[in-house]
Amino acid sequence: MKDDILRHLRYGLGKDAAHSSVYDWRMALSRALRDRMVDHWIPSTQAAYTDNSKRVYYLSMEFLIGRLVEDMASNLGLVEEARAALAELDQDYDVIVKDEPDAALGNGGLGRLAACFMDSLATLAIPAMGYGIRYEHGLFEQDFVEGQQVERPETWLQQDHIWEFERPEVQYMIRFGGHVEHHDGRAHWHPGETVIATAFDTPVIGWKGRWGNTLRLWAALPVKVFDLASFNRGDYLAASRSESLARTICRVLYPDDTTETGKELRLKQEYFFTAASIQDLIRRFLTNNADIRDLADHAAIQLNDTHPAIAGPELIRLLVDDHGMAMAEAVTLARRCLGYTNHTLLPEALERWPEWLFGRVLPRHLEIVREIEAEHQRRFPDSPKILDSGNVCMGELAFIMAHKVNGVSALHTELVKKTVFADLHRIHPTRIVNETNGITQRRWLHTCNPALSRLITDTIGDGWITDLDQLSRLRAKSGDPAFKEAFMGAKRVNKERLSNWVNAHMGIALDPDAMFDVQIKRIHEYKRQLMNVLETIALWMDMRAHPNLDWTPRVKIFGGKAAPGYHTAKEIIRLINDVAEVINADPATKDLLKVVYPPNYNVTMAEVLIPAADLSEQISTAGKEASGTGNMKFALNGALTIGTLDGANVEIREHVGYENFFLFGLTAEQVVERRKTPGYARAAIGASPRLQEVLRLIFEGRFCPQDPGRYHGLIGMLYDHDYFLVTCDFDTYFDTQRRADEAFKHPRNWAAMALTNTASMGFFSSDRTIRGYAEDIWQVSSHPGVAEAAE
Ligand code: Z16
Repeated sequence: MKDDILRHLRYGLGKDAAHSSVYDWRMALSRALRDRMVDHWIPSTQAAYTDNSKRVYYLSMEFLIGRLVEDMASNLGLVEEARAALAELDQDYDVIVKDEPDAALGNGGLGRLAACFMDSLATLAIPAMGYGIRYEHGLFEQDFVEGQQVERPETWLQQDHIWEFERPEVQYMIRFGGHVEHHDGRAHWHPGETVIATAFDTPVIGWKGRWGNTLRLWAALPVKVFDLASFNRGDYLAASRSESLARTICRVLYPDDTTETGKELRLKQEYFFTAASIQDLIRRFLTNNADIRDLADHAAIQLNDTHPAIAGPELIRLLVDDHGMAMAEAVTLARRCLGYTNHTLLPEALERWPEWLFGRVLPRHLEIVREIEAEHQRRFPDSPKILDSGNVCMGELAFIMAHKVNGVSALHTELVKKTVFADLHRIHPTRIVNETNGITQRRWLHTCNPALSRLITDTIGDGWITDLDQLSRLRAKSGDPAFKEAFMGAKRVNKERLSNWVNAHMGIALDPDAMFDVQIKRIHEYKRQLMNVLETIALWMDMRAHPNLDWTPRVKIFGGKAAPGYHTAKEIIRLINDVAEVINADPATKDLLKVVYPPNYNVTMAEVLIPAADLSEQISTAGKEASGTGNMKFALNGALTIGTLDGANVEIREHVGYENFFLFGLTAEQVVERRKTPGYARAAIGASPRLQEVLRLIFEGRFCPQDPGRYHGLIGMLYDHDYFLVTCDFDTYFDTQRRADEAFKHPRNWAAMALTNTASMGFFSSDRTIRGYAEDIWQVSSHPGVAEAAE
């Protein structure tokens, strides 16, 4: 390892050890690790190819992978070797891995889920390929200026991204616009503009390197540099259009989670990566198989939300227009290949493209959508429409074109059946299935929490790393004082690590004995960060009013970004920062309460915050959070949850036990009922003197004396259209927080509850989730030659 690092430093980077920066060392280390990855990757790829195995194709607009060095070193079992080699070279492994930028090709849960799935697919040796976009700029970076979010462009590709291999030989023409002619019973699409999709491959190596898959991200090139003369016969205008489209199409990730922008460029991004992926998987299939009708036996294509839903029409287009298949047969074959995962019920997130826009960008696909629609209406005359009031509804399209549709938690799947897809569910009663989300324990416990990971392995062995159910053996330890002490000792180490970080970066001194209460996720009204900050104010007021009570000291930690155009979310951010400034400066509560909101929350920050949390805030309005996955990461790392009966919280509570979960709030059904009661918010405020007091303080400008009217709009909103029922759940939330305070005063009890949480999280491994997809949707199995490929 040491020699390899030095060799890469010298010949890969042209540096000698004496004049190398942290960056140089990181590059050299990464290349040394990459060489070893390739030695596992190539045999896996070859084995899948020679066995002609069925492959999973996971199509996703987002892959939120974060840093890779540690992950790669850890999965290859090389952390200690790398650390030792670097130490001999007078370098610190921990400093070097922290130099890596965080690859943020995603917004939040959906993108991180895709990354966890890639890790599990490789660990389970299921032949698979992730397909996405190689964005030049990932999710924006967040700054706070006077408490307000300011966005800076993210620039991860300005450094060498050494994990990827460019594949200049893998290129596909992606066409847009123009018109369609029909002659001899065939469609001929004459596009208005064309770009080239070219592949960049990143190996994804599973645990102990036993199997490797590929994450293939597409970048755009103009046709001009490709083959100007023969392609457009000297049409310079077309060539320059192609150049500008190629420059913009992969430029930036759209920063909205769960809201749709309806922008033409977004539609082009979706088609760009989907069309390239479908062409690529057909080409791979045809190198090994003669008959296109066998495609569904070799390719399972999973659509991560509706973003790649154009895959249905695109696959049909290729089958009909290029392979001469009959339309009805093509629709059936495409359906056998496709699965669709729904991730939200929020109406504003359901993609609908105006027909005129869709037809202008994808004229041939609009024709095909009409045929899919006509055929479906013929068979099911009362079916909901794909083409509805001048829109192309991508949810309905994805549903109708998939053989299985899945929700991401038990509750969410039931609500999918009862609400968004109720009518389609009646027509296709076996199509909807549940696959509760999961997380990879390799990154979210083993790598990010070495203290706890070591304790667990010392206690039950390391089998849990690939079989998370084994954690249940820890349950027997909930009465063992020595183990409880060790468990809380690991938590304490992580809390100290975070305290040092907060002190260094924000100048706020934290008491590691205080309860660390963490809410980290995108800022959204339905996630109710606003309710959390209202409760913070109420607690602060109580502490000031009764300074002699036996308070449990708290650190309230917030993290998360708002979509740049989401005004209310940005107001909530500003309010949290204003409240933090006032509370943190108050001498009366200085040993009791701190509010911390570090800017630019991302995967890397989550890896520090989650292991240090005592209390996990999962407080969304019931019925709104499809699953949540942060909730699983916290519980796995021994935090207790305060939460509503929403998303996967419901199942987490079943697994950890009701007595180890702080439940509060209206249920999904009660939420629907309450909204029908006129004036429900004013009634709830009227019934809560505490809430009145908090709202009055904000309204009077207690947290922004220079600009007292700043939050009048936000407060007015709570009185008049509190759609997410912050006011209705406030009192029970506050009371439940006080129950948590009480529980925290009994450390041995708390330790038992915390470790029971960890011990009960086996179900929430993404390995289990992937096994579910493999069995219920994909009909694929683990590759048998794993062991040989390994050794
Ligand atoms: C997203 O992250 C999610 C849903 C969606 O429609 C779009 C995006 Cl970018 C999230 C859900 O909000 C969350 O509850 C869920 O856990 C996650 O997707 C993964 O399924």
